[in-house]
Amino acid sequence: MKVLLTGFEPFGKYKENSSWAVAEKVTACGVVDAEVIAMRLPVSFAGVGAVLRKAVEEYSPNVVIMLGQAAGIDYIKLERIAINMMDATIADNNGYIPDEEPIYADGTAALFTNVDIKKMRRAIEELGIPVKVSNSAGLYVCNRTYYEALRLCNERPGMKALFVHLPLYEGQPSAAEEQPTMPLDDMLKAVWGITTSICQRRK
Ligand code: PCA
Repeated sequence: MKVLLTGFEPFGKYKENSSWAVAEKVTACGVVDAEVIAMRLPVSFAGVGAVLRKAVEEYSPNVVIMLGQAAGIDYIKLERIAINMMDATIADNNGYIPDEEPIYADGTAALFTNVDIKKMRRAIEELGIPVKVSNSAGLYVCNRTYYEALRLCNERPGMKALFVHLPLYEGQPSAAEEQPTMPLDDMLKAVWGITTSICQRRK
């Protein structure tokens, strides 16, 4: 099993992105029976699709697990849906702020994950880590990335994709004191747990 595990570069007011901190560490720890490749994605509406496509074409992963930072949550947020819309209040790292634009003019309104998301929720619950299934990944770069990945799944039968939003981690630089956080270790366990669970299912 080959897993492409992505996180993002920092964006907005944050000097670090919890998603990359987790992707890097899970990859370093390794997952039994899986080859995990970590990739840091740009926070760029225009650029992220091509970077993801290139990685998928190069590595031919069985599974793409994408991680993104969502400041303000205090649980692991498993995303079920990507929608064909971009809208933002803060610029991406290229200075771009879309205003209710479709990602693809001819694209279907929404794409759903082909991973058993409730099974993933159970896997994280069993670890005693707070988790929820979400029906909106927002309209920012994470949603676009997810939409691109699920389109790639339609082109590549057998490939699975799941997007997971993560809290800020405890002690993360530039996190304000009142913002909720989660211990980095819990996020590592949760992502390791779902990666293991997806890989086992396909044995
Ligand atoms: N979170 C943003 C984009 C990059 C990231 O880590 C989002 O939720 O769209």
